[in-house]
Amino acid sequence: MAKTPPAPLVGIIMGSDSDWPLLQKGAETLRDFGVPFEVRVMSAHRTPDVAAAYAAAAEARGLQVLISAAGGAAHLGGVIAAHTVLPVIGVPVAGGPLNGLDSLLATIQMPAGIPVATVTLGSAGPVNAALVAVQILSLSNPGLRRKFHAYKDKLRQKVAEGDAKVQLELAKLG
Ligand code: RP5
Repeated sequence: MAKTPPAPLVGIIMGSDSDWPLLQKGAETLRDFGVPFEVRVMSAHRTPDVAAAYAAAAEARGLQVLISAAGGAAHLGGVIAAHTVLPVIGVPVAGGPLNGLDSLLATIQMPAGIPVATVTLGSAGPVNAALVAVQILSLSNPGLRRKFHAYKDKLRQKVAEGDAKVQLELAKLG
């Protein structure tokens, strides 16, 4: 009999399937940490009822962190945050004539009381959003915390290797 997949702890929500190529790296990051997640497309403007209902039901469904990505007049993070007490991490998506400045400001500039913890524009955004989600979950999950330590060790190792490589190249310059 097929094993039932674990219930998702993180919900990745995006305003359009056109956001998916960018968000994929975030999904991969959660997968690498072994965090169960789901991915849904819903829009603050085109399907506001779906977005509100999803956010309102998220806590009872066992989700613990929501990642919300949208471009342009990006209200999705704010709408989601308005309907849940779960932490919402906003990913601004670039595109269009303002190159993402519109979505960055729309996502980050929330009024007091309804935070959307916003990450950077560009490909680092979804990865960092996933890492923040892992950090939040690891507060009550020692196994996940250990994985995060290992992840940081790997980053340190990569920089040390990069330094060694540059020193070698410098030495060759004489
Ligand atoms: C936003 O509008 C979406 O999040 C997307 O980034 C942008 C463009 O959407 P499409 O016109 O490609 O569906 O709501």
